[in-house]
Amino acid sequence: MIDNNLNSNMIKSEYEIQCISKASALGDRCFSHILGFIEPGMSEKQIAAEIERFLFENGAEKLAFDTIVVSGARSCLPHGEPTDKIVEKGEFLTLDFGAVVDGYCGDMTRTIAIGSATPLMKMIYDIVLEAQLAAIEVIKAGVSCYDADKTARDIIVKAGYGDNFTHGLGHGIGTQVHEAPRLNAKSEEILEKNMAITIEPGIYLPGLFGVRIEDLAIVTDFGIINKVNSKKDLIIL
Ligand SMILES: [Mn+2]
Repeated sequence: MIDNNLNSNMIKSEYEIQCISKASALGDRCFSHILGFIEPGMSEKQIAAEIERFLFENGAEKLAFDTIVVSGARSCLPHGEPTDKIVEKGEFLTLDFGAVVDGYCGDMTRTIAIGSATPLMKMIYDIVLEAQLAAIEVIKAGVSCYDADKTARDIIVKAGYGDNFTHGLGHGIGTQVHEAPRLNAKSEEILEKNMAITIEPGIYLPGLFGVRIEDLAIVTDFGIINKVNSKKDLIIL
């Protein structure tokens, strides 16, 4: 029963796509705002509070999910909650957030470096970005969710970090932040036109740092329309 219900909502109407687009656009605006706000010495909680303040001040009805702000070694927690930990120079900072606008969810993630990044940080970032771009390149109506996941996963596996990509490539999104279809190694679903999905590979090195890059996109017959337009080359603030 529940599954049928989910499946019938996988294909979004034009109206639903409009709402999702608005939520995503607000996410992009929030990301550029927060880039001007973040400074070393702030706590994860302070940054999360500013993200949420901006979202609510600019049209969010509520949050799509609990805002994730994790820095340094904590950035290897894919679902980490913001804490009083201070964000320091030389660390990665992962921001994963979304607003609900007109009943529909946004969801985006960017990982940025504070002050500087080591060669290892840059290398891992580039692998995640390459995996994310490869998945974006392959996704269109008719492609299986399994193959979409595998496209990104193969790049991360080949680079030697397969065990550190500990979640699926992405998920459907709509009125709920996590909907069908699931894009992962067990998925049996096929992508169809007007599905709304996230594309969010990550690599997590316990004790060191993590990187995740997440866009939200609409599937078309020819590819995707990416609803997240924030820069993806490594930002060093
Ligand atoms: Mn997501």
